[in-house]
Amino acid sequence: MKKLDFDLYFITDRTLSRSGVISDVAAAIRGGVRVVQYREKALPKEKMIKEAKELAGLCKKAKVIFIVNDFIDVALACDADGVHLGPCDTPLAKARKALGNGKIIGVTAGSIDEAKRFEREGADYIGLSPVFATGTKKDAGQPAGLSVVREAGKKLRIPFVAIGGINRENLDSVLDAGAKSVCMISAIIKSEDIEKEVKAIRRIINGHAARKGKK
Ligand code: 3NM
Repeated sequence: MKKLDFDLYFITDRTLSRSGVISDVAAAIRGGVRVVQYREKALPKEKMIKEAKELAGLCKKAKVIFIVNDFIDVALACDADGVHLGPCDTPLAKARKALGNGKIIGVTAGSIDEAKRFEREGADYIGLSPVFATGTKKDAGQPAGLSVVREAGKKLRIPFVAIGGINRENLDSVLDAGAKSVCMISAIIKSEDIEKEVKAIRRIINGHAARKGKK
């Protein structure tokens, strides 16, 4: 199993961005995210690869994991650390064949049964989604709720990242339910100051870890 240090996971979203994807990622890295996922659906492939290369460089310099959503060819072109696959994306076995065992492959799952299946099929981590209702991903499905986060902590052997509707206000409840990794898109991108927001989120995560360590 790959060792994944990824307590705070950020996904890009051009449609929500005010200052551009590169600027968002640079600020999120300064704030202290551990993973950046480049999620791009609309750009022509050439532009996507150019941007992905730039982001991969920023992440490498900061020792932040860089993941490309769906596009295996883009991930290979920019030597990303891995890919993240959704339910309608490239099948896991095909992605593994193209990327080899050295790369990280994450898969979105909405239930524990689905997550266990991807675990058996060789995923490195699960994106458990959506935990709460979200307007960011229109086809995200019904919220799984905190009970599924609790169950994932008990039943999954591979790491999982909780995604969907998470923000500063409900973050402690997600961490209390057993999530060791959380992802936020709108809570970070829509904030007035991305770096400051990520730092505030990181303080909550660090505070939670410190309290847990004392118990
Ligand atoms: N699932 P926000 S991305 C619900 O990749 C969801 O599996 C995703 O956005 C996946 O933090 C996503 O703004 C959107 O609710 C999360």
